[in-house]
Amino acid sequence: MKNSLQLFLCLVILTSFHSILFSYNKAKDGTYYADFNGDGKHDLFLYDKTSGTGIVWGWSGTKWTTLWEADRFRKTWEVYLGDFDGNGKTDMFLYDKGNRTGMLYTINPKTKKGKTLWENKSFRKTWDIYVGNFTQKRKSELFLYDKKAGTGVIFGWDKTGKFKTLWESKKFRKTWDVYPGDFNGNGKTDMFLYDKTQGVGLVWGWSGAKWTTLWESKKFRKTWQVHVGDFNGDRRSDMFLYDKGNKTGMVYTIDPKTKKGKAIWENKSFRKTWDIYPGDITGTGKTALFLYDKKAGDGVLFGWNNAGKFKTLWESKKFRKTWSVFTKVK
Ligand SMILES: [Ca+2]
Ligand SMILES: [Ca+2]
Ligand SMILES: [Ca+2]
Ligand SMILES: [Ca+2]
Repeated sequence: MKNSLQLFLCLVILTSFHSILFSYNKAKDGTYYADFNGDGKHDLFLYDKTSGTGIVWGWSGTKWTTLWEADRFRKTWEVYLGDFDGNGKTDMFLYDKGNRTGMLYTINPKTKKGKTLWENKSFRKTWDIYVGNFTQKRKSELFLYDKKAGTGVIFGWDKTGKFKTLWESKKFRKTWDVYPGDFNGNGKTDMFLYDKTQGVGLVWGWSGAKWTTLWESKKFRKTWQVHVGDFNGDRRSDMFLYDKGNKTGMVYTIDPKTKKGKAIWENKSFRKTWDIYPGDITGTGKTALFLYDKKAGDGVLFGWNNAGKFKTLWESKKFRKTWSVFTKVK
């Protein structure tokens, strides 16, 4: 109980920044934040797996109000958020690996009811799932990746309104890490693919019929931890690259026209012990970082100041050591 209260409070703290500052359920670089009632304010999805309770809270202006609640929410769901029916309100993709169920679920905050838009009970157990607008701009799709099998699938709506496989490759490399983002700013989600074993990074964008390589580097460091966000505010996704081992933090931006990448900020004495959570926490349109040193109990908000420097904006050395932090709902 204590833990869930802490978790909950933390969600409130972080999300209340967003609720004031975000006016879209989709950030400018294509990342999703929760807005279940489509009022332009960021809501909170709280999911208690121990009791099977799912709750959506919306900010009324002075307090959180319950927009929706379910006591019989399955305890085994993985939750992925997106706008799957394209109505401007956030929905969920619920994935129960154990019994191979995938379900698109939409909730209606007016009637307080939920509705299944699509369900499949023979979903593969081995998918890693990513949400984006890969082939079109309106309705969210899934990128499914079976790393062991080397299979990649775009799963979305076809022209007849069926939610199904739109693209599949059985020769997808087995060693990719996948990071969705809109790296060329065309409103469609691209994928940053990172092969740590080879030190290869590349960006794939959907051309209309197939994936095309927008950018590639064969000299990408093998030790980066990647965080996607729009750090310079030009509506194209960039990356924050963090190399714990050698204490380097770097903001890296890719120019899809010239096919070049460059560091726009770098620090070689970055702490080794940070957990990193990106988000437009300051509401400037530029992604900031929430840095959390769990062992030390340090919390830091790191972002651009008014003078254009990327630096510490806020710090607490008495940040609780037991928080779980979410800036996006997975
Ligand atoms: Ca809302
Ligand atoms: Ca929707
Ligand atoms: Ca794109
Ligand atoms: Ca950018």
